[in-house]
Order: sequence, then C-alpha cells, then structure tokens
Amino acid sequence: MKYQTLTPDEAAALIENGENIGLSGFTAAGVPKATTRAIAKKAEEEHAAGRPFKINLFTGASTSASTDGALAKANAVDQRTPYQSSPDLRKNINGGHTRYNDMHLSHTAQYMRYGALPRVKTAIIEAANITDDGEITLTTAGGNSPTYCKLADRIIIELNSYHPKELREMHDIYMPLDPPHREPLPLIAPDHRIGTHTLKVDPAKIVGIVHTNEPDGIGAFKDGDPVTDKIGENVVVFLEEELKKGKIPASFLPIQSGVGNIANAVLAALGRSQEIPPFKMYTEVIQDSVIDLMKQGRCIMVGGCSLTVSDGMLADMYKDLDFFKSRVILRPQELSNNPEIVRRLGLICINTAIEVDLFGQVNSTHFFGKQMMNGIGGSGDFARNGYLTIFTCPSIAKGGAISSIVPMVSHHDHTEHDVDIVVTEQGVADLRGKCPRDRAKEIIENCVHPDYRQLLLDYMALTPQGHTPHNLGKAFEMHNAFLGTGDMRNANFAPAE
Ligand code: 0RQ
Repeated sequence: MKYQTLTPDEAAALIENGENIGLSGFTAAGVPKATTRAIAKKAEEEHAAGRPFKINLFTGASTSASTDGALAKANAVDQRTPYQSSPDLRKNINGGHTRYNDMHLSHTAQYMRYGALPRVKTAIIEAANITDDGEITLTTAGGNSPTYCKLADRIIIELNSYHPKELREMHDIYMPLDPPHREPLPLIAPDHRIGTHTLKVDPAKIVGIVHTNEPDGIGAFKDGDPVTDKIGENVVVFLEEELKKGKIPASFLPIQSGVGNIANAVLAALGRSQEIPPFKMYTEVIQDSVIDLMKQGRCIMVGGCSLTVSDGMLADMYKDLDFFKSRVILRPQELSNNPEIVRRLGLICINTAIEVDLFGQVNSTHFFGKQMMNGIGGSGDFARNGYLTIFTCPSIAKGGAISSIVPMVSHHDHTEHDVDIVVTEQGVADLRGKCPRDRAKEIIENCVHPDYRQLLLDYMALTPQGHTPHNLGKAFEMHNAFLGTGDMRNANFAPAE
C-alpha cells in the first residue's frame, strides 16, 4: 500500500487548535476511534502545559465513548454539529463549554457545501478497505463521509480490520448536485440503488493510515418494560386498523423508526402482528430489532444510514454476510434522510417525543426549555414529510412527577402541522384534520395519564375563546410546579373560589 502508516499519536499530532474536523460514521457505527482518543489525549497534554486546545467537530450523528466521550472529558470540543447523545458532552453543552448546533441530519452536508457551515480541514474516516487510487470502503455507516472527504484538505484513514471488505456491497454512495444544478433524486423504491459501492477520493489528500482492529462497541438494548411494550402494542393496533380501513395500502408502506427503547419495542410489536404483511424499511438507524425482524422474515429489506447493532449481533451478521448484503443498504444521510425521498416513498415515520402539548406540538430535545438532551437528529427530516407521522412517549416521567403531555411545550421541535398521531401507553390520539380544541380533547381522552386528566381539562377551561385556547400566564404552570415543588401535580388551574 502506498500510503504512510501513522500511529494514533502521530495522526493526532497533525491536528491544530481550532481545527474543523469531519468524522465518518453515524451513531457509534463507523466512527473513528483510535485517532479521536489520541486527540483527546493531546488536548489533555496541551491543557496541562497551559496551552489552549479545542477542535470543532462535525459528525454524522452521535458518536461513541472513544470520540464524544473522550473529547468531552478532555474539554476538547469548542463547536459541535449536528447531533450527540454523550452524557459527558451533554454536560459541557449545558454548562456552556461547548457550542452545539443542533440541526436536521439531512442538512449538514449540503449546508457545508453551500458554505453555511465552516468547511472541514481534516476528514477522519473509518474504512474497511482503501485502494491505492483512493477508493474507500466505508464500515458500518454512510454518514456525511462523501461531503467531508470532498471538502477536506486532507484525509486520515482509520483502517479497521475488524470489518470485512465485503461490506462494500452494502453501501450505496451518492451525492446530490448543488443548486442551481439540482436534479430529482432517482431513488423510487427503498431497495433501489443509485450510487456506487465505494467512496472515491483524491488519493493525494490521504496523509496517512492508522491501523485498528476494534468493534463499534455498541451494547444490546434493555428488554422492553410494560410501558414501552404497551406503546408498541398501541402503535401496531392503530396501524392494523388503518390497514383494515384501507388508509394504508394492503401491501403496507415502508417504515422509518427512531432510536431507543420505545423504538425497539414498537418494532418488536410490528414483528408479532398477524395483520401487517412483511414490510420494507427506509430509515436512518438500523437497530438490533430490525435484524431480528429480518431473520424472522417480517422485514424484507432495510435501507438506512448506519448499522447501529450490538457487537454480538454484528458478529452474527458477518457470519452470514451473503444473506444480509442483499437485504441491507447503507446510504449517506443526505440520501437516507432526504425529505424528497421520504415524501415520495410514503413512509410511516415513528419517532420519540420528550414532551407533547395539548395542541400537538412536540419537543424532542430539551428538558424544561433549557437543558439539551440529545438533539433533533433525523426526526424532523422524516416527520414533516411522512405519509403518516407518529410520535410516541410514555405519558409520565420520573415516577409520575412529570406529565409528558403539557399545556405548552417548553421547546418546539415539531410543529402541530407535522404531527399526525400521538401514542402513549394510555392510547392513541389521531390529530389529523382536527382543530386545536378537538386535538386537545383527543389527546386528553386518549394519551394523558389519569393523574393529569382533570388538571389539563382545568387548563382548557381557563380560556373559552381563541382558535388555540392558550392562557399565556398559566401555560407553564405545570413546569413551574415541578421546578418549585418537584411535582407537576401541584399545578393549579382551578378558578379561585
Ligand atoms: O431520564 O432515565 O434519567 O429518568 O428523559 O430516557 O431512556 O434515554 O429514553 O431512549 O426513549 O430516548 C426523546 C431522548 C428518548 C430520544 C429521546 C427523561 C426520562 C429519562 C429519557 P431518566 P431514555 P429514550 C433518531 C431520531 C430525539 C431525536 C430523534 C431522542 C430520559 O428518542 O433523543 O428522535 N430523540 N431522532 O425520565 C423531563 C420530561 C421527560 C423527561 C422523559 N418531559 N421532562 N425529563 N424524561 N420525559 C435518532 C437519530 O437521529 C440519530
């Protein structure tokens, strides 16, 4: 191989204070590991020597403990875009040490090409293979690698021998043109391939190869609990009814599903349904539950941005690669999350809310208006453009001291115009075609926990007039009751005696 071999420390030595870095990967899948750990170590050494050292980090989505975790612990991240889920980084963001730009995941690559985001100087890309003429086989994610490699001055490759070179056949790499030359994206079915198996870069940009042999380090999800299982069941009963009414075609529609325990429970319930036929998925994150559904023949194929499966599951897949490489397609997120394609394919989009208000606005990112949890991720790419947009959440949090249904959300991610269905363990609210007052009635009757029903009816009674009957003086009374007393049930909307 013609490229220079670098140790992780030698690669990290190339990185300067204030540099814009673009990483491969999406979630912990396909993210570089050794180089980023070495950059964190370098940051600690620089800080110990009294010198400033922080980088600006652009990724696909969240990363891993070796990246966001290690860099955050070393206080080595100044700007961070577009999504994270690291407890350490979250602390730095909410503490004001890291400037976080939370954005739709389909936007990052094009915004950087348009010049709206700073251009990355260095791309660090995890690869399963690299040829002398610059053909990269990505590992377990498409991410933003094509754009970061195109714009970067230099590329560091982490060649990870843990992953088989045959992964190339899963990838479908395609980069849309930029305005004013844009053309329709020629992808008209979830199993269409429109691009190439490998990512071609200018080999002159490759400054070195860091050799690794390391799994993505993804743990298995917790088993479902009664609440997540009931949410999953409610989603599936609703979809079965829609199918019976002919509102969903008999052949069913492709599914997009978010991440986390609720998403896993929804997928498991879809697997158990006797009414829903085997289906395709067009999504971003491919979790363990999707692979289980493929093994059972319930999911025919899946196109997504990342194979975010546990290490054990990935090892099993690699033993049966012939089965999976014809059924799994990995795409860059500009394609997997592209609103044009989401709308064309008619996706059923299922994502998770932190908070929903009586009129159907959804908060997926913040606690009490100011504390960032993870970020909007791809939920908005899908929600606005889905055939059917479903948001799920438990009706209560923190043992009942918090109601997930509130008069007004404390942060807006998805507006009332983008939310069709809300599902909690209590039931399903169908908001389609309804005015705000009727939406509130539907949500209180079907989704609110019994402890909070009267309270929210009392809120509705405060304002007899107005299209959206808010009372601005009282809209955050439940939030304030929690902040002041530790329990939203202490809010009081009843008229004075
Ligand atoms: O905290 O465990 O300390 O009690 O919020 O916890 O278990 O991480 O929940 O895995 O289902 O994730 C919305 C965060 C849910 C995720 C979110 C507390 C609650 C608990 C939640 P504790 P878990 P989940 C795909 C698409 C946005 C982006 C998205 C997410 C913790 O799904 O980040 O969908 N989604 N992207 O107790 C205060 C409330 C609360 C609350 C819950 N109202 N107020 N705390 N909690 N409700 C991803 C990508 O795009 C890559």
